[in-house]
Parts: sequence; structure tokens; C-alpha cells
Amino acid sequence: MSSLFPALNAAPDRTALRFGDRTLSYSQLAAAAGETATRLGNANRVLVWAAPALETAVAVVAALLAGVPAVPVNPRSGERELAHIVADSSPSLVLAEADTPLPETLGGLPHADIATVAEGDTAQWALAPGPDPESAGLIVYTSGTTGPPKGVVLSRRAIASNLDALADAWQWTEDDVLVHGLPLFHVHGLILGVLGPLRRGGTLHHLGKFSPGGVAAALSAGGTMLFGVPTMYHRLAEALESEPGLVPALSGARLLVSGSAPLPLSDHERITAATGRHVVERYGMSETLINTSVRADGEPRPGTVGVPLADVDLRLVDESGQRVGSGDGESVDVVGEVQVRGPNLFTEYLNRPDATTDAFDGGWFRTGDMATLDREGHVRLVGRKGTDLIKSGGYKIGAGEIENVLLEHPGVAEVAVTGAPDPDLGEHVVAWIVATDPSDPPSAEELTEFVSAQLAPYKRPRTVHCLKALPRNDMGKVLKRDLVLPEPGRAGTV
Ligand code: MLC
Ligand code: AMP
Repeated sequence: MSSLFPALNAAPDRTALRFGDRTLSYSQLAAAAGETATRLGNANRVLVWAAPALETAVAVVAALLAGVPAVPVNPRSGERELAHIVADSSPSLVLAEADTPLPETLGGLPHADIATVAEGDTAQWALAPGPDPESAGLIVYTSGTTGPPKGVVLSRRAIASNLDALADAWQWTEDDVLVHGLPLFHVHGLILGVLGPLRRGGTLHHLGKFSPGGVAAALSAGGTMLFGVPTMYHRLAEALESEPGLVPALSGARLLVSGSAPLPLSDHERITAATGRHVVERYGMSETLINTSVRADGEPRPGTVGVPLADVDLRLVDESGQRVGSGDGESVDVVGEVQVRGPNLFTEYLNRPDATTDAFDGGWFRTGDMATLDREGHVRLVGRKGTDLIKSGGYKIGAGEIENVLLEHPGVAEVAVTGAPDPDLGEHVVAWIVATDPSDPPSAEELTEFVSAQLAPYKRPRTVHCLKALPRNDMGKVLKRDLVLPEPGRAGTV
């Protein structure tokens, strides 16, 4: 296969990465990644401690050059999810920035520092022909409705073809400077946000941590594209008047892209009214990378996620498995589940053959997202099939994972976790509990801390309600759709 990153050789002097004041040109990145690749030895898989730092980008490029599948992990993972990822992916070693204190949960795995300069001659790495395109490039963990997160195996072919399809949709070139402050352990921030600019031979300017001021400064300093989750665009919309320089910075950008969750029309409208720019929405998933997008050369379509990318087949299917909403005449605007097919799809869930089989309908991947198609084929997402997945700040959170942790608290007899609408986060996590001793229920703080010891901070319940009983159907299944407050702030302990 040709190289995933031709610019490592072809554009040695161009800036590849900027994190704060630290930059690496393509030749410096080739040297640093080559040195890091040398440290991988015969690793079968490598866990990358994916802090929002330049080192994470170097480590992932190194693993891809060496043909060693990389497993990026959130450095703020809780003990339980980290232990699960280590046991499930059985990496040979951990790559982390020098002097990073690594938790005991890593169980004494060998580790190597990520190099930022070459110590020996590392030129061969960037020149070597890549391994088999069907081989695994990255394994990204994503929450499901129940149980622990699943490892989504993404081939080098899926990554390369999807980034090239996005370049076509967004007219993304080596002249682009991409700005974002996304985390580097998911598809959005890492694959699109780091590997995307590097595949084009352009530049990534990462903010370290998202803030409207950081966005204003980076776009004013030459940024041409911005990536963010809707919470980030909401915060930009809120800051349009107060943040100096933000309006001209956004107005001057070539492309503003939102994804990972729905961007409310009110935020679209506020940003467009102030800046004259339309935010472009695209729709993806860990398992599929990006399926659809509003095109840079197309009409702005707020409220839709655009059209399928080149090579992506998309169809809507009803409950009985029949195709609906083909966009022809009467089936326009009929709701169905989105199914997709194409070179963008993942290979499998690691160690989960049954889950992999269940995820497919023939060659089509069942996304679980519900949508309609309009007459021109634009996709409008309208919700999800189940209630057990929550999107908060663009993070996917499985209700079952949090319920399992809370059930281990001695003060909790029963629990259901749901997502409640939130103007900033899209949804926030709510726990509904029945206390073991109703006269002495555990406090919300105690339960939140209990969860945060086991899971990443963003999975903590923001609200806890104590009920006498959970609403259940005749089969005993909790009726989550009935778990809504009659009036804001009325029921239970918060
Ligand atoms: C959270 N916090 C709590 C809490 N819950 N504190 C007390 N009680 C609770 N119940 C703390 C957190 O630890 C954190 O602390 C702070 O509150 C904020 O939590 P947060 O949830 O991280 O929010 P915030 O920092 O405000 O960040 C918002 C955000 C972030 C938008 C920057 O959510 C984010 O980076 N989202 C991106 C998600 C993403 O990349 N998704 C892509 C998935 S891929 P502290 O100490 O940190 O301040 C995908 C495919 C596709 O979906 O299509 O792209
Ligand atoms: P993840 O598994 O974290 O990759 O999340 C994938 C899910 O995010 C999808 O199945 C959708 O439900 C949601 N999603 C991604 N992009 C969008 C978007 N632009 N609008 C609405 N939902 C989105």
C-alpha cells in the first residue's frame, strides 16, 4: 500500500503539528515518529496514553509507520474501564510522554517514552511501504448499550479511504490549517483531527484544551478550518459578543465543521447571523468513520447531515427490514434506521464475534440512528432506536456501564440511567435510584464520586433522583421513557 502520509517525505519543511508553542515540521515528525517506531520492537499492539499533546500524534503516526495497531486511551479513564481495555486488547507495551505517571491499573506493562527527536537514523520508517491495507491501524473503544466498551478495529484502508472521501467533500488540501481542541482518543479528534491533516500534508493546530478565546486566536493566526462537537459550537455562539476577535476569526475561516452529536438550529442560526458562515454538519460513528456530510461546494443545509460521502452506500430500513425513504416520491420523509456499507466500515469488534455479527444486516452495518431522506438525498437524523445510549458533550455513554457501577454501591437497590436534554452538553447523565434503605439514601455526591473512581469523568451522573420504585412493564423491564420529571427540579434528591 502506498504510504498513509506521503507528506512525511514529500513536504519536509512544512509545519505538520502545532500544539501551543510547540511545532514539528514533516521532516521532524518523520524523525520523531521513526525513533518512536524503533522503540516498539516486536509489539503486537501498543496502548497510546492519549493526552491532548503533540506526543500523542507522534505516537500514533509511529505505530502506523511500524504497522503495529494502536489503542488510544483516555488518560482520565477510570480504573474499571482502563483495566477492561488492557485485558481486552492485551497490548505489548504502553507509549506515553516522558515522565507521565502511569496508574497501577496498567499492571506493570512495559512502557516506552514517545520521542520528539530522533536519536539514530530513522529515515527508513517513513520510506517503508506500508503493511497490508486490510490490517488493523487503530482500535478505538466505544461504549455500547450494555456491558463494557467494545474495541472497534479500524483498518488502514478504512482510515485512508474515509480521509480521502472527506477531502473530496470539504475540498481539504495541504494549504489547510485545521484548528481544534478535541480529545485525541476518539475518531473525531484523532482520526479526522490528527490523521486528516497529516494525510493531506497540511497542518494541525491543536488548542490543548478547547476555549472560545483559543479558537479566536488560532483562526486569526492562519487557521482555515475548525472542527468541534456541538457543545463547542454552543459555547462559541454564547461567546460571540463577549470574546474579542471571535466574530472576525470565525468569519475568516474557510470551513466550520460540527459533528458527533446534533447541532441545534438555534446555534446554527446565531453563528450564521453573526459571522455570515454556515456550520457544516457531518455524521459518523466509531464503527463507520464518516458516512455523510454537507459538502463545502454544496448548499448549506442546517438541520441535515448532508449526503453520503463518495463510496458510502446508505439506506433506511423499517422495523420489518424493508427499505424505506428512498427519496422517490411518497417515501420522502419516512423515518427508518440508517444502514451503511462501504470501505469506511470497521473490521470487527475485538474479541466480540457475536456483537460483530449482530451489528450487520447482510453487508450493511446497522447504525441504530433513525433518519429521513429528503428528495435530494440529504439525511436528517431524528433520534436513536434505543434509550440506552447518551450523547453528552459529543461523548457516547452507555447507560448500562454506569448502572453496573452504581449497583455495586451498597446504598443502591435499583438503578436506571438516562440522558436528559441539556442546552450546553446536548444531554447530561441522570441516575434514578431506589435506595436500599429509603430512610437513609446515599447522597448524590457520594454516588458521583463512586462512579468517577471507576469511569471517566464525563460518565459521572450530573443529577441523581431517588425514587420509591422504578417504573416497569409487566415483564419487569424498566420503562426509561417514563423517567422524566413532571416539572423541573421537583422529584427526589438532587
Ligand atoms: C463532569 N464533571 C463533574 C461531573 N461531571 N464534576 C462534578 N460532578 C459531575 N457530575 C467535571 C469533569 O470532570 C470536568 O472537570 C468538568 O466537570 C467538565 O466535564 P466534561 O464533561 O468534560 O465537560 P467539559 O469539560 O465542559 O467539556 C466539554 C467538552 C468535552 C465539549 C470540551 O465534553 C469534550 O471534549 N467533548 C468531545 C467529545 C468527543 O470528542 N467526541 C467524539 C466521539 S467520536 P475538569 O476537571 O476537567 O474541569 C464520534 C464519531 C463522530 O462521535 O461522529 O465524530
Ligand atoms: P460514537 O460511537 O461515539 O462514534 O458516536 C456515534 C454516534 O454519534 C452516531 O451513531 C450518532 O448517533 C451520533 N452523531 C455523530 N454525528 C452526528 C451528527 N452530526 N448529528 C447527530 N448525531 C451525530
